[in-house]
Amino acid sequence: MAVSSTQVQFDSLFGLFTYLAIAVSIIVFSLLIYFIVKYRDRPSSRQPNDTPILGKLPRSRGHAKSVVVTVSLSTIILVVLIIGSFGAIDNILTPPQHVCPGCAMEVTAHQFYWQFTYPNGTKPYDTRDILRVPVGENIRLNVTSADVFHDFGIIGYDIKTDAIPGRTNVVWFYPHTTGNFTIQCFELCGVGHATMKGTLMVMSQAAYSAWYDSTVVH
Ligand SMILES: [Cu+2]
Repeated sequence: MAVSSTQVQFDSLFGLFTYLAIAVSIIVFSLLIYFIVKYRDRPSSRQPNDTPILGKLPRSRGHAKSVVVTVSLSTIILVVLIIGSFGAIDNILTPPQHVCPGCAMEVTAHQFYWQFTYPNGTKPYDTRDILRVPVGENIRLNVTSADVFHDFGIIGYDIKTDAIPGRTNVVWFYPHTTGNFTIQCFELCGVGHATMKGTLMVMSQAAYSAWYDSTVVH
């Protein structure tokens, strides 16, 4: 079962590409095998009348219809893939305008840890490397960096965006299940890069509210 909205998007896009590729492969390889068997070389075989001859202009073969059919089918498949891809990109790059109180966090990358700041200004030391979010709510993250280029990614969530000083990249997701997931830096940022990991803690809404309300406002 998918754990987040982004994973659903990527899985369905992957499925669309895969199933179309399988359908095209089956048609192409079936025809290939059929023609290999049907037109195999036999003692009675002879050259067809329209065989190209060296030094002579080729005769029109009158296959315009099959060309139109194959070009049209290819166009339809490409258009379906383009629409599916742009739909997914649009969904992933368009964060919801309104999220619940406590569901929009600032993510700041440092050499070599992640700092998470909550809408009420909460930045207790234990939110270093631990991002708590409620399940079943849209979550919006404003990702930036305090020093060098980093890349914020959540493994299993299919989420990744650059963390760049002076710039804010917005990502969003909707967690489907509670549990812990690994946050990792995906851009070589110095000697501590490999240790730059964190935890996404997806909590029940009640547990998250209790934690969020108990945090001290600085
Ligand atoms: Cu890093």
